[in-house]
Amino acid sequence: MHIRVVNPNTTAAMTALIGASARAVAGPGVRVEAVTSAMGPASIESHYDEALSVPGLLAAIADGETRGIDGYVIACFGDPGLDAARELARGPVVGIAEAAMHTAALLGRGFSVVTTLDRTGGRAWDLAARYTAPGACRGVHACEIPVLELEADPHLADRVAALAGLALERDGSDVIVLGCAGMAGLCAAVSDRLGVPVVDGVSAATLMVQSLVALGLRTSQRCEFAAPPPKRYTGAMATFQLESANRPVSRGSSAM
Ligand code: 2AL
Repeated sequence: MHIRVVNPNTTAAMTALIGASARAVAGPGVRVEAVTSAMGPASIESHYDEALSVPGLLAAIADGETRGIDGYVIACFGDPGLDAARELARGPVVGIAEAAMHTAALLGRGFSVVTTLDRTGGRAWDLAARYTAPGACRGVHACEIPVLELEADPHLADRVAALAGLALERDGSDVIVLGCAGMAGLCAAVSDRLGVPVVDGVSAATLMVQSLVALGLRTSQRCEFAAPPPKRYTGAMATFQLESANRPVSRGSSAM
């Protein structure tokens, strides 16, 4: 089985962290390939960043389709381009917010999200409304550490754990969701400090894709997620034009 984990931002150091978290949980015989988007923002911290991360993400999916990838993880907590990726990929595609929130809902009565910048909170709330029952997400809390400063912060686990502890108290929640791919790897440290389940979307999404592929399940092609109807794409988007309804072909730059 070959799973591609796409980091939709263009920072390779973050992809390395994401790949390590995904590989740490993948089963035997599962090849996890972590790729960095070839175009777009260095980090995704705004709606503008998110919108402009989607072409690179889709190029990485289209490229994966030419290489026989079995399933994909979108490793950014905004789940950028998730629906479009489902239209392109033959196999399952899971976003890390989607995986983390669904997983958290299995583990307790209510979860709190601990994320990077406060301005990303609106998107997290929108995704919680999409993925989980009303009231399941009890709060979204920002540590105000920019995405690209997470890895260098020597006190990251302490800072995230302190904020998560406040979130549990304030929200009356019983599970923590880590709200950024750059926080992958903090689960054990934060969980040990707080004594509650801490969910990282990268590892959760990787195992969900693995499970779906193992079960022989893929995105339904019947209606909404069928391959997009071919049409002319112009200007900077010309390379995203699809060749046929059921055979998307990327002529854009591939991600690696
Ligand atoms: C993210 C993430 O997971 N990757 C990125 O660039 N931005 N999410 C976030 N909440 O900051």
